Amino acid sequence: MADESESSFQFLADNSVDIICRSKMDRVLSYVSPSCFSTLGWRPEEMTGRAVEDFILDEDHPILAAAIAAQAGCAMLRMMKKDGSTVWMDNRARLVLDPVTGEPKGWVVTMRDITDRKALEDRLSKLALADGLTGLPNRRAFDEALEREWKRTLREGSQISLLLLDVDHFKEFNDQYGHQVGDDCLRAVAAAVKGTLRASDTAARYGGEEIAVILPATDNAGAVGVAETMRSAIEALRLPRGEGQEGQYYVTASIGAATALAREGGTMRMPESLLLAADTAMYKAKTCGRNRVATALLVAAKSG
Ligand code: GH3
Ligand code: MG
Ligand code: MG
Repeated sequence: MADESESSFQFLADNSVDIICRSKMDRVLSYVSPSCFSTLGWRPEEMTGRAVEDFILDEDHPILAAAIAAQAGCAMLRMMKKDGSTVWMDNRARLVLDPVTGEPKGWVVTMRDITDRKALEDRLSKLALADGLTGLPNRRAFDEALEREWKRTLREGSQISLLLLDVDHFKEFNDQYGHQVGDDCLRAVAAAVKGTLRASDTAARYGGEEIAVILPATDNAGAVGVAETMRSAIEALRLPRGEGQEGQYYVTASIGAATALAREGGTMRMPESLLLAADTAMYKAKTCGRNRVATALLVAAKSG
């Protein structure tokens, strides 16, 4: 009977698309099925006699250790191909018990290539955080980024600036040219904004025709500088907005630039206070004539 099940195992393993391995408790591979060659580029005889860890990316060793400690049957980790590249694998393990003593005596593991599934998951999670029209991070991604940068600012006792940009008279633009051209205009504005950013800055589509920009470790003068560059980049697009008394009008934007300084004794604790200050400043830019930058300063409560 034992021989029969052994030969069935061997038949299934030898013909499986998944890689099937066996080891004793030391995780040194005693059997690896032939499909390891098509998936990893290693021949079975190159893998047997070596510990399974030898084929797992160093960074992912803790995942394996945690799965073993938790006696979890599965772990997703990266394995090394013979050509040096890595491949995401879904590894499912089962303890084999000694039929007489009931003591664990080894492992049977199946390994499946999930690179395509991982790539799809990564793409989906990126899409979930991106705005479909402009390609900028969306409101959700913005909220997460602001929360993170705000906490860091309070912890480090540094400062952070936030820009809130709103396209001027955009309702008129839509009325005049239609929603489709309005969308094109928003894409062009977003691209112009993106073009003025530094690596550490995050611009996101905050709402309809509003873009918010997080400027970590930036003082108010720096923020005004960035905002002014953005404002003039949008004006320089020379997107016609319609004729008026003074001839052709072009698309412009008003920007509120708010800065929070984290200091002992400061009162502002929430990132929303920075948003509110930027919004108030933006409104000030609107009432002062639009196509301009206005600022606000606040003092946040340093943490710790
Ligand atoms: P203000 O200078 O005071 O900002 O005037 P405004 O007309 O821009 O302000 P308001 O908030 O009244 O109008 C915003 C307009 O933006 C209204 C809405 O139709 C338009 N809008 C919002 N989202 C989109 C979008 O995704 N595409 C297009 N084409 N238009 C949008
Ligand atoms: Mg608006
Ligand atoms: Mg507007």
